[in-house]
Amino acid sequence: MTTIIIEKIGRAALIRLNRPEALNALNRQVAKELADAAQSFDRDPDIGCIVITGSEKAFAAGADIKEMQPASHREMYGQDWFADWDRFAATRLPTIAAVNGYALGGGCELAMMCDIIVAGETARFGQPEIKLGVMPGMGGTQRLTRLIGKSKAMELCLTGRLMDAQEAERCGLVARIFATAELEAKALEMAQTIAGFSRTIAMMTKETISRAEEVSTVEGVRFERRMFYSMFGLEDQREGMAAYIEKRKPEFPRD
Ligand code: CO8
Repeated sequence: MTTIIIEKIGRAALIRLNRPEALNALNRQVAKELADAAQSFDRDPDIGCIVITGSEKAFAAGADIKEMQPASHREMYGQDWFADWDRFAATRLPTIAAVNGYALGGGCELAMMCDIIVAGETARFGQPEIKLGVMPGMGGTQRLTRLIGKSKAMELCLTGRLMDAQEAERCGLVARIFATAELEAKALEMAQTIAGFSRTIAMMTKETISRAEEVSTVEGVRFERRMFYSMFGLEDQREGMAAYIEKRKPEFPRD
């Protein structure tokens, strides 16, 4: 591992992007290492939530322009350049992007692949690809539009304007804003809360909410109901509800 640093803190995993010389620009190695790490945590019963972060200056300043600039259509298509990002986006554990500084282009798209975005006060988000003669290519045209609506997504992608953390929270991209210096601790605290619950139920909740982006409300509610009923086949439900009634802390299975 050379482009990311991994730590296990309690039941949370912290993955720090680590290319300071390039403001954490996302090259293909980062994509592979991130996807490998996330998949290995999916299989690790001791971990219940993943936090992805960068540095104070940059979460990630985009896909690596220097790596991408000479690429041909044949190479990109033939080698399916973004396949590792699909692997990362398919992570089953809940993921939190803790964004300080720049989250631009692919950096903003990586944050949007995560389930929750929390931001430091000085975070800046944007899709400036149009200035480089391209457009968002890691899911940004779709995810940004679903998250903040067509008009604002169009405005950001067509002008390349950056927005600050406050605007990003107002428009629904960001869940919470914290002081820059406290961001990592706050994100980890949130991760420990999530990881303290049933791992299986948290994964099922993530999978069900994620459906909302893919299917109609009617189909989504049907999926939710099937998932909800299936939870009654797990001891997690029996234990969680029994603990409530018995006024004690639940002991969820550590699968
Ligand atoms: N790629 C490669 N190198 C980068 C990137 C990047 N995205 N961003 C910054 N760097 C490098 C700089 O080249 C510089 O290196 P060097 O010292 O060797 O010149 C170093 O990081 C420090 O950067 P700056 O000196 O520019 O720092 P500043 O504080 O002056 O500026 C900015 C910070 C405003 C963030 C500026 O660096 C910038 O504009 N960066 C580019 C932002 C951008 O356009 N991002 C979008 C990239 S395209 C994209 O993401 C497409 C996604 C879909 C395809 C996904 C493919 C995997």
